[in-house]
Amino acid sequence: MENQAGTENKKKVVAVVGGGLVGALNACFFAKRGFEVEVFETREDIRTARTVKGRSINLALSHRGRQALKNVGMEEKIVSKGIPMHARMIHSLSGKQSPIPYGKKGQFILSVDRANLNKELLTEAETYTNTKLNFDHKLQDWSSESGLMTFTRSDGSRKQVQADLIVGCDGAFSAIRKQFLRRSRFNYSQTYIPHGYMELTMPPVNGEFAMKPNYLHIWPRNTFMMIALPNLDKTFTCTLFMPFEEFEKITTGEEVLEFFQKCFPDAIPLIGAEALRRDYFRLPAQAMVSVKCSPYHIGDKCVLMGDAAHAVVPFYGQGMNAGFEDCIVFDEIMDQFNEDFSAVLPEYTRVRVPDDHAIADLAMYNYVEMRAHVNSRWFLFRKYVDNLLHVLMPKTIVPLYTMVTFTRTRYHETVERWQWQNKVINRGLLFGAAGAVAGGSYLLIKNPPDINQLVLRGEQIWSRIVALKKS
Ligand code: FAD
Ligand code: EGU
Repeated sequence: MENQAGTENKKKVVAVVGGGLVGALNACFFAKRGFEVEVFETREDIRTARTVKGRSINLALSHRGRQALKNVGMEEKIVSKGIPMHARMIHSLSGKQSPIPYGKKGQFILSVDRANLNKELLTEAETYTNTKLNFDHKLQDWSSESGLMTFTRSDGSRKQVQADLIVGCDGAFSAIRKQFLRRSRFNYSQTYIPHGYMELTMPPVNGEFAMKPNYLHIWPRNTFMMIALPNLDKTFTCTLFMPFEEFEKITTGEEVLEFFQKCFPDAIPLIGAEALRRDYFRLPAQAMVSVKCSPYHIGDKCVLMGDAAHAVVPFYGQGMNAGFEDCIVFDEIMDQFNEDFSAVLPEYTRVRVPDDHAIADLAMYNYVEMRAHVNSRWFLFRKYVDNLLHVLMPKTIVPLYTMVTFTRTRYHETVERWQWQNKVINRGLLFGAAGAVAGGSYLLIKNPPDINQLVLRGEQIWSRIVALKKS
């Protein structure tokens, strides 16, 4: 049975539209199964092109992404070129640096170079003889009835291609998704947040990293925030997040320095005052969009994955990780349903939509939280409490970021578990308060004011606790 279906599928053509991170990885997954894989990518081959204009220079790779790479035999290759980050380093306004570990010893995330990751994945996809990479192919339009796609090339020519399955991995502004939008009962929402981001490079000092390398450096300043991840060339890529409004207020080099003096004074000598003055105006601040939609498929013809299905704001470091996990989930369902697209695609939508929507919500929630009241002291305090509760009750309380970053717990389950834990914590606080009241009562009884009043209070508190227990 399995063999028969397998042989039948060998001839099927899978078109992966988009040769970014998720598209290139997905090509490996489909090639491994023996499909005839064609990747179509707008850009020139980034492995040979001179100018590589990427989105962000480096990214945090964590467990979900690593598991996906492992499935195509790429984990070691990528991890060996990543820089482990065992902890965050919180920079306070005064310049004090405080580390907060991500987990136990040996638990870390990795700073990886986006361009290198993309190149390695394209090269890996190409090692399969049943894979063809087509660069300078921009998807213009496609038909959801026939699966016929039209591509345009930089010389103005057009090309039409037919495929059995179209996998839309063409990013947050997906051209594949446009056909979905025309259909009835397709849910879609997109939100641009008021913040933009700008990347600045912090050069090495005397041939060494300017700050401790094995950390994710964070400058939390409520509505302003900066993050820095290390690179192999001993630079850091700093990403400044702030409202577009604020970006626009700064119009001269002097104002840039004034702003940094006010918010990130310790970073000025490290980035360099001259570089700062100049680089701030190199590129305009970039926008961040959150996209949610459903379903992810059309019939047995087309499926969306990665940012094309769910662009998330970067405030959980999970966009790529979630997109990579999409590939695992699809692959697992392919096994379950014997590569029958008409069964696999709806199942993929059913299983994956709640999880992708959950991480989109979590990332947006964290954005709102951070910009509202997260300065360095609050960040340190919260992470400290999270970690402390985990140490006290390792089975009961697991910090949300731990479940998200270091496990493959389904994203929607991490949210449910987190809400449940918060209830337990609040209850604990209530018991703590009740204990304090009881202790206080004892002291008062020894020195009685009005005993009836106290009994009444005690009863009220007890009934609150009973009510909570029932809820
Ligand atoms: P993309 O990387 O956007 O690739 C899409 C590809 O499709 C591109 O190569 C594009 O050229 C091509 N394409 C587009 N249109 C067409 C067309 N019409 N025809 C053919 N090809 C087309 N994620 C993390 O996990 N960790 C992080 O630390 C992290 N940090 C981030 C920081 C910032 C500032 C930002 C903005 C994002 C961050 N992300 C992070 C998210 C991550 O960048 C994305 O989730 C990831 O790049 C998605 O990959 P993708 O392949 O789906 O889309
Ligand atoms: C943003 C931009 C710290 C790379 C969320 C943590 C990010 C990254 C955090 C970017 C933060 C924020 C987590 C990781 C990671 C933290 C996380 C955010 C990588 C809750 C290249 N975030 N990011 N949370 O816990 O789980 O350290 O651009 F500042 S990695 Cl916003 Cl774990």
